[in-house]
Amino acid sequence: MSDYTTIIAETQGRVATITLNRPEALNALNGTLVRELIDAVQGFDDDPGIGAIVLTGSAKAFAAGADIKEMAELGYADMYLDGPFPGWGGFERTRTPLIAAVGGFALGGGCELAMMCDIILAADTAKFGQPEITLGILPGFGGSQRLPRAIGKAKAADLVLTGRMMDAEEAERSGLVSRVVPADELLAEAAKVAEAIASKSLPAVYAAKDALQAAQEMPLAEGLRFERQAFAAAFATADQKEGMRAFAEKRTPDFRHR
Ligand code: CO8
Repeated sequence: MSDYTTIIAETQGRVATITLNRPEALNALNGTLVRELIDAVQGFDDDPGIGAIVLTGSAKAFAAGADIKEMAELGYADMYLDGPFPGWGGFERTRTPLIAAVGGFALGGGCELAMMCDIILAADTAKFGQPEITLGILPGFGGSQRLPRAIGKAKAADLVLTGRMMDAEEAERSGLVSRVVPADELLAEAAKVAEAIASKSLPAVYAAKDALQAAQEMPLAEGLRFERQAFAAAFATADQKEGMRAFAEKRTPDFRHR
């Protein structure tokens, strides 16, 4: 982990934190950063000792998008083969909940990266946008699909077609972020959310994340069937017994993640 050059990966108890760290380029996502990010995320995801992952950047930028200078001279085949980002789809297969703690710019691929996370917390300094149109391209990390699902077609079209930014308050009002906090409280708030998730039963958290994901992808009837199965399956875990017994006995559950 310590060999990373563009990210910092740390753990505290059951919470992992990954900090994007290319300050000279406002954390623009280049090939190295994306490779290191996926490696770190997958490593944490494979570790049952980790129950939540916080992804953050600097006070000035979560990430100002894919690295424009790295992409500028690439062609169709380069990009269709995922250009400088082979394997980036691995990020969205993560089962451990991801919390994006966004301060400053989250633009283009940076906004899309935040949207690949389960929860977005924003500092009051955050600015979100899909400015690709100003570069003669369009979103390519899922922005044209996830943004309308997150905030509706009207506002998504406003952002994607004009390239304008929206501030944290507008992002919260639109439903893109779950809460806005003062910039100097962002990391503490993200840690609190992550610890709350990481203290729960890991199988229940995975199943809840799967069900929320299903809601994004499936028609309602199919999603409800998925939930019914997942709900029943939760009763096969020891943690369900522990959680319900602890409630009846008025004590904190001791989840074993089994
Ligand atoms: N790529 C490369 N370098 C960047 C990027 C970027 N996205 N953003 C900022 N930088 C660099 C600047 O070039 C500058 O470097 P230098 O000092 O060497 O000139 C440094 O970071 C600081 O930036 P600024 O001086 O521009 O800082 P400002 O505070 O004046 O402006 C902005 C901040 C408004 C964020 C401005 O930097 C900006 O507009 N950045 C570009 C934002 C953008 O267009 N993002 C979208 C990129 S395209 C994309 O994300 C597509 C993703 C899909 C890929 C799919 C692959 C399969």
